Amino acid sequence: MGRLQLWVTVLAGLSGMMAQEDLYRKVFVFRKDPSDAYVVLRAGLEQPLHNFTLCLRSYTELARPHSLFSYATKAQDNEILLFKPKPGEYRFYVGGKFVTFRVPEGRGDWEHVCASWESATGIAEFWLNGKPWPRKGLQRGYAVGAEAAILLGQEQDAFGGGFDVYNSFSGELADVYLWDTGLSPDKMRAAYLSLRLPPAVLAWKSLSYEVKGDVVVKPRLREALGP
Ligand SMILES: *[C@@H]1O[C@H](CO)[C@@H](O)[C@H](O)[C@H]1NC(C)=O
Ligand SMILES: [Ca+2]
Repeated sequence: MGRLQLWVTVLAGLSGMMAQEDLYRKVFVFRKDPSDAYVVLRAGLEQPLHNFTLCLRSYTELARPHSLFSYATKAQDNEILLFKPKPGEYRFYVGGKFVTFRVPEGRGDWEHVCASWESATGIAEFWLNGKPWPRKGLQRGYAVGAEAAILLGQEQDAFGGGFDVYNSFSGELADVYLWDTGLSPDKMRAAYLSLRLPPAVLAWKSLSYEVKGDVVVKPRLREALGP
């Protein structure tokens, strides 16, 4: 075994065979419906979260319930969950409790969502396509556990498992970010416009991920913004 090969093997062992990649202008295509496929993300959080912001972009024809982002700890499977129970509604969970945000039904286009939460006030923000919704509140004083299984494509009912294929995602996902802070309105808008963003614990431009099953990384067919 050459030195380079040994080094690669050691790195692969340390990272659990995770790829780290700049996915700029790329998407995950979840091809099946319903699906048992998912993508595992690695965030490298060390402290419990008292503030966070989650952003992502999705493109789907699904009318059934589906999960967009599932962050489970051993104590709480819905520690952070962004879930769409039906068209025109998002549910944002923190620590097993959720608030609902009603939105116009999609017109068959990409939807960009940011959801943030602040423990000190319990304030939850929800931004759709760069626009803030009326703020709501949940889980004031709570701390989000750092040791988490973070998945795209499936909704966890147990740490790293407990999937229901009828809650799976089918379609295209992109621009997934998680910050351990709240974001200013300017940065929320920057996330929607794919502009320069602050360093994140999960960043689409340096994503540590592992595909499980039928998910393909492909270039974007077109910009997610505009007609
Ligand atoms: C969370 O955000 C609030 C408001 O921005 C800030 O005052 C607080 O220090 C933050 N807490 C942590 C643990 O970062
Ligand atoms: Ca769950």
